[in-house]
Amino acid sequence: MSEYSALPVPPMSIRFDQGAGTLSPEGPTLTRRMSDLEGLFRDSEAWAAAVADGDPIVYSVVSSPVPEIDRELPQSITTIQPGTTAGELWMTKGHQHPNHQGEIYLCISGHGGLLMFDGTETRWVDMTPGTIGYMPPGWAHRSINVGDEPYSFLAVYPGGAGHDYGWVLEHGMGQRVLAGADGLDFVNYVEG
Ligand code: S6P
Ligand code: ZN
Repeated sequence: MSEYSALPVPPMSIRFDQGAGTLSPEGPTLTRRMSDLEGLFRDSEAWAAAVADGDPIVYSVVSSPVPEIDRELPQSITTIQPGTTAGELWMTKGHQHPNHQGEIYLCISGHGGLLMFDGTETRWVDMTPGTIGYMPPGWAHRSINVGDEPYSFLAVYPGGAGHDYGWVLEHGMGQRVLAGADGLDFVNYVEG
């Protein structure tokens, strides 16, 4: 027997139910409401008003049972609701992988974007069903729903990558994405 016989999960198939938004078998599920996104929207008063006005669900993340540990390859599906707060399109918190490892996203439905920032440069990948977005090691990433229906994508990432949310609070994401009259408006993170 090789050392791999000690894996905590066996070989398996995992099904995504698009209508229900669930994975089977399932692992942890995360729901992010507006109140969980403190300090991330440009207009903090509009953010606070949205929290007071029902604290809507902005996105949810369903995971498979594959654990977030070294050498495993966890997956999750994120669904971001459509919406804006003072014009800023609804988004994930965004994070950096402290161990600087790569990650891929596959767009499943809706229309989104993948904003990446390495501390100096910003990159944008338009995400429509079938698009695979690649995040190289060292690029913080945030997902944004730019459409008018829920945006869902599959994420696959190294189990030992870790998630650093403080990095984005400290360094920002380079740019913000607003809903403009004729499409998307990209503005500087701090000045916008
Ligand atoms: C994990 C991967 C995604 C995000 C998810 C939510 O490495 O990038 O599963 O966790 O899209 O975003 P966030 O920024 O709240 O973790
Ligand atoms: Zn990630």
